[in-house]
Amino acid sequence: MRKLFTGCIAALTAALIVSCASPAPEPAANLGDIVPRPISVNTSEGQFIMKRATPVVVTGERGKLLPTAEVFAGQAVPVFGKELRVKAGKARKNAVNLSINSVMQPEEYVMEVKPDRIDISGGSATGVFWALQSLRQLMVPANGVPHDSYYIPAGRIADRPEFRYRGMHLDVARHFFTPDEVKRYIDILAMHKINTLHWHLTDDQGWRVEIKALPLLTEVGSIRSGTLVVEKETRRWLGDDGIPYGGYYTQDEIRDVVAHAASRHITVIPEVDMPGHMEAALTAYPELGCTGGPYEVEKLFGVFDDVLCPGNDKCFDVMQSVLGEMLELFPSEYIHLGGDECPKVRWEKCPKCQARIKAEGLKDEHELQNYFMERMEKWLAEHGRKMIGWDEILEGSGTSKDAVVMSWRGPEGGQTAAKQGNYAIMVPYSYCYFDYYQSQDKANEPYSIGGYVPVEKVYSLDPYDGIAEEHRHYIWGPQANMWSEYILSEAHLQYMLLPRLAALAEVGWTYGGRDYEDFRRRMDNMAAMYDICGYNYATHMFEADADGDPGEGI
Ligand code: TNX
Repeated sequence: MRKLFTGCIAALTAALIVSCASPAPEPAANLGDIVPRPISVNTSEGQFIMKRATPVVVTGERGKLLPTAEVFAGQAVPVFGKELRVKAGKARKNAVNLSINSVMQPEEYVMEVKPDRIDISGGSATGVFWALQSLRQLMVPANGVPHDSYYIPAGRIADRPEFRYRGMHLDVARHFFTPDEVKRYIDILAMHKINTLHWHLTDDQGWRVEIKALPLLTEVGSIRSGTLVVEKETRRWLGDDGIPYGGYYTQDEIRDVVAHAASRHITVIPEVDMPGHMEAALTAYPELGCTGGPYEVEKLFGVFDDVLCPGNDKCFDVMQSVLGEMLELFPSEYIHLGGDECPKVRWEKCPKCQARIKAEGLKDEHELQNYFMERMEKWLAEHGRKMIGWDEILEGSGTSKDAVVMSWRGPEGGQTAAKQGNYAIMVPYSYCYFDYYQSQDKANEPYSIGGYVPVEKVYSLDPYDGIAEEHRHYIWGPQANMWSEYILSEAHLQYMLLPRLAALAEVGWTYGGRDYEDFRRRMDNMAAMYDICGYNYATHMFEADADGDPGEGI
């Protein structure tokens, strides 16, 4: 909250400063003091003075670069107190010149800072956008107020990511975040060069996406009659609060969020978690469950026995109508179909499921789950898309070669996937669960669950851990998960995200040469940016004892 307050003050002060005297330019930062760490940095003599009046010039490919330049111009508001100007035309002096050089990889960029100009070229508009995110970190208003100008040290950064996939997840089922909150979350991801938002849209506790052909999914399935209350000190479950809780996104809102992400070069991968974690949908359409219900949108958290009935063809029809509408909203090549934590107790007793096992020659209920996932995956393939699933999809008879495995229960799922030729995303919970607490000082932490995942632990993740050299190309990259059972506000969400996201970003952008102390030092610029943007972040990593020892929680 303190940071949000500081942010408001900063914004107010910004307005004053634009009209009154302006502070002198900040002393030059080091060109390489950026997170994630750039691949190569060469410094040279002098500096460029980036002024409020410095234009951003799009030198070609206007269709692609203009929108990118406009987003950057808007991102400059907190540090300058107003938007930068965007122009199209020839590269010039006293400007930030943007161009595309398709010889480079799409996410790659080169930024040359000379005393009279900055030239940025990227393999695509995405590379240019990442360069601009680096530039933002060099415009550091150390005292928390916007300035007229910033010294950018001269030199050359040549940079590109090690991993093609750098993901951040958001669970909006357990707690709902408004479209504006999700857009601000996306803005934070962009600043860290994260290129994918994994949007967990459905779960036992709520269905959050409008499906026009199935109106009850949101009319009934988006509202629960209460939410679990936990006693903070003892962590005892006290029951539910009896207060109805709900929320969902209309299709227009979804389109708006997806477009916002796209303009920041972030792909949104939606998840419809099936066949487990489906109680909200079962409550809306009880005929989709083995027992026929009645069901209730869950008020508690955990894993629940009532799941979709794969013995019933209607389940497939309904899920396919859901996905049919979702494919219109989400252009991503991959769709996440969940597949995690699906108890088999209902299937064991369900005549339809048992008949399906027999008819399809399946060995057991695990193979029935494989049957379910494969049938859905096949439908996706017929519609030109591919499936991502949690690592449970490797169980039973396994999964198809085209499925991407999201390895959450440890690195083992990703290791198995890579060995057998499946792509994998590494999300091992003991490094990547941002719903876990980040300070040992639990009494002063906002409520959270699970284990202890401080920023240093996130930083120590090796996505290639246990992966043979020849299989490394099967590892797409890392992701962190933000499950929202106990995250109740945007301020709390930002606190859980930051600064751990910065560590994840570096794990995904670089490989090798990790140096936590150096990362910590480079984070000073990032923290100044969190301050000026008004983000609420955990400060443990910045609290050093007088003798230089890391402070509490490290
Ligand atoms: C496990 S990770 C889950 C989620 C919970 C999370 C809490 C995964 C596939 N399933 O349903 O929210 O733990 O940390």
